[in-house]
Amino acid sequence: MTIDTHEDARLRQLYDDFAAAGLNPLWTQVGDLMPMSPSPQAVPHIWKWSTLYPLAQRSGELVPVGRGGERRAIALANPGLGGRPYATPTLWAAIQYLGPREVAPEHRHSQNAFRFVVEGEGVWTVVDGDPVAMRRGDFLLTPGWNFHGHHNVTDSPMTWLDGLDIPFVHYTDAGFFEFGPEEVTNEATPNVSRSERLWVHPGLRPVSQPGPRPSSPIAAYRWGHTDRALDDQLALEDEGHPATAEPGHAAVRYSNPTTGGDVMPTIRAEFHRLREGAVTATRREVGSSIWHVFDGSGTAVLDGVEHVVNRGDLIVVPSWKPLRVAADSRLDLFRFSDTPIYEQLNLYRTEEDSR
Ligand code: GTQ
Ligand code: FE2
Repeated sequence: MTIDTHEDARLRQLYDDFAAAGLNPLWTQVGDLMPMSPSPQAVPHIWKWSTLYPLAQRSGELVPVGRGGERRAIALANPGLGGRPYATPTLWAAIQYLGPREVAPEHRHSQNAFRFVVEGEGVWTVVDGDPVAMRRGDFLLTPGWNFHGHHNVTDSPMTWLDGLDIPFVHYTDAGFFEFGPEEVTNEATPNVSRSERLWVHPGLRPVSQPGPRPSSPIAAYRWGHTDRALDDQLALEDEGHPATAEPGHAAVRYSNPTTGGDVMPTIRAEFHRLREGAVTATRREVGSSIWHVFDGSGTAVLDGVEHVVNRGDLIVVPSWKPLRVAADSRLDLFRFSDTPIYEQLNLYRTEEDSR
């Protein structure tokens, strides 16, 4: 007994000395450090457009953009991530609201970014001096270190979804930032950017631009192309040809024409169209994703909980949480994820349950 007490005292002293020496033994925390399967701190969550949009409008009235204010982006803050402006541990998702005649000044950063246009048209974004028009349904890229700024040259506000790898770049201490020139690069708003004139001709690659690039050189993926690709998949299915991802579910992935892979090194982006009544398999995967209801309504069964989703809503799916989607009407969904990070590091896994 006296020996035990003596041992206990020595053990306590050992832990005190560990702490004083900046050490922490594995055996006191192995469950949390090495779980049997991912147990994310981020929680499954849905943001309703009916809540988001009025708040964005109010910030449009009250909060100016411009130097200091920079861009009026309102980030989804996952309730499991301690109030940080992170939708997931790797991904930033925000709605950005640009009022009539407003300009968000030019800058660049090492974080990769995209915009997916939700409402309106008439803003153009400048990507390294190339003005790119923005319209509902367009998917636009500003890969890391490209200068970019936004200009609303109309009398109506515009809203889009921003996706960036801000949390990932923050954790990995890889962030750099620079302000751009104060003056506006170009006042003209061409319908088609120089990037699209060079790169967006089906199956045709400019011979002047050889070699793979880490990010897609396409500044804008236009809604018309996405919409037709999805319609064609469903029409082919009707004609008895294999074309869809699963029955009644057409899907396309935005790709980098210089590699055939994802648009940016850290972000995958896709567009999904479900016929009325179609239901997806229940799927889970390593890494996190965010779904945006572009149009229509349906039901999302997220980690076993059923949610009705409508136009504009955002669904955040943490790592390894199962999701199943059912379409109550034709359902159009934009989706982005951090999958390329996991694939490149050989950490990716997925699991599917068709019923
Ligand atoms: O529009 O440049 O949502 O730099 C976050 C950071 C948007 C942007 C965001 C940004 C931007
Ligand atoms: Fe930016």
